[in-house]
Amino acid sequence: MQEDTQKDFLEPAERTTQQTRGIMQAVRHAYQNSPYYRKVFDNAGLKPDQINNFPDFQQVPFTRKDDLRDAYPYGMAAVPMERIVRIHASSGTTGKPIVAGYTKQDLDDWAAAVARICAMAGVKASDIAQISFGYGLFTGGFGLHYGLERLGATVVPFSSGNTERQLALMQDFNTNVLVSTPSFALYMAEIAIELGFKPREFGLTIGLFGGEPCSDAMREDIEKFWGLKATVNYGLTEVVGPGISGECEERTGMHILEDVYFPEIIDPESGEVLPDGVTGELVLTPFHKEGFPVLRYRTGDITRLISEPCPCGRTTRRMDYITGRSDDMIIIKGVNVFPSQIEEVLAGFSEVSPHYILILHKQKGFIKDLEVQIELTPEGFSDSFRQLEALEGRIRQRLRSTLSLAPRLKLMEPRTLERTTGKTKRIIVNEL
Ligand code: DLL
Repeated sequence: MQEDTQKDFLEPAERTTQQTRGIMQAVRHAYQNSPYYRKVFDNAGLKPDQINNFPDFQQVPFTRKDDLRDAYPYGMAAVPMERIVRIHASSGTTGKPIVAGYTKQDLDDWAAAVARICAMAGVKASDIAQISFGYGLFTGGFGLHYGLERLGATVVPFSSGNTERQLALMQDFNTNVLVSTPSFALYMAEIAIELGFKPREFGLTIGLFGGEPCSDAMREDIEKFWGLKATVNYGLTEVVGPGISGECEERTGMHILEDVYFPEIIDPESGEVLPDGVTGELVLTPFHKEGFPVLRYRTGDITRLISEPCPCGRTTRRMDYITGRSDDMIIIKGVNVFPSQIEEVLAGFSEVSPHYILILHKQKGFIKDLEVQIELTPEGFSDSFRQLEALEGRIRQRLRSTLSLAPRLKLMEPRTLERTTGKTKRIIVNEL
């Protein structure tokens, strides 16, 4: 573990050398062993020995989600299937799932990466961690499981669902680390309170949250309810699962394991590589992935790279919190907005809970109308129609002035929007 940790503290020149070696290794492996990438390189008239530095690497075509979909199920394999020992898949919202296959070495590397992310967040071997991510094709459960075991923590592999039992065991087992989506952490707190418990008395100290965005408002609520320190971490199935980046205890963005992945930020329209600090789409290349390698994978996630020093002393660049997905951008009557921008406006109202849903009413592919369902907090709710109308008017006005957006608003009573034990679905499309 110690040797691993040193990798987060490399000097910039050492980092560049290591990453250059990493991309060359990834390119060679993909070219030599993946029929898919052999074709990509041949079509682009590229040979691996033409790629010797970061600018050269920009000639490698991007890999997109659709490329992986088209390769369903095993078209991305770069080793014989007898060497693949595990399959995960992400369902996404439409189309065929995306499949990832892991060799024994890949699983070992993955566990090591997740262990580092957990250690960065402050988890120790003496901790007891309840994993409330689903175990199955989703990478969250198994990913965190093996990473935490590698770290030496005690793992309680609960999986998702069955909230009341989760709460009971959490108390019985003296669990102090909760591993889940932020929305499930919030939901569990709501249920605990409903059952008459005081969540702060459970003794949770650290939250390892990921798999979906965690707004500041959500984080505040989770910390307030549970009395824990909430950290977030990021990953995606196509690249490995969790174990790509995560917060240190300073919580100034998510440190990327830069000895394992090469991050780039691009303009999602033009594909141009953008400098650190500028917001765009995250592109990732894992260096050592044997089974199903990917080169320059367009994650669709919108963020920026932060290279300013972190007080923790790690020299790895951080990713800022994801503000949206390039495919989630809503274009309505000429206005472009990300759901996170709407969320930010809503977070400015103490009467509003972190639960909201966007309903896109579409006609012939265009958004005709946007409806925002906003759940109120018990304190924010009122029996007085006039009060609710006034609140609605203030929210509408704020949305209009900050985002030039005039959606239809629907204020909902407390606890009426659906809760989930996994990732929250914020956008619903309604074809008119
Ligand atoms: O969600 C892997 C994961 C599991 C990461 C557990 C962290 C913890 P997928 O199901 O393939 O994999 O979904 C990946 O989820 O492209 C992002 O859009 C979103 N996502 C994941 N982590 C975060 C995060 C896992 N911390 C997709 N903040 C990604 C915002 C996140 N979005």
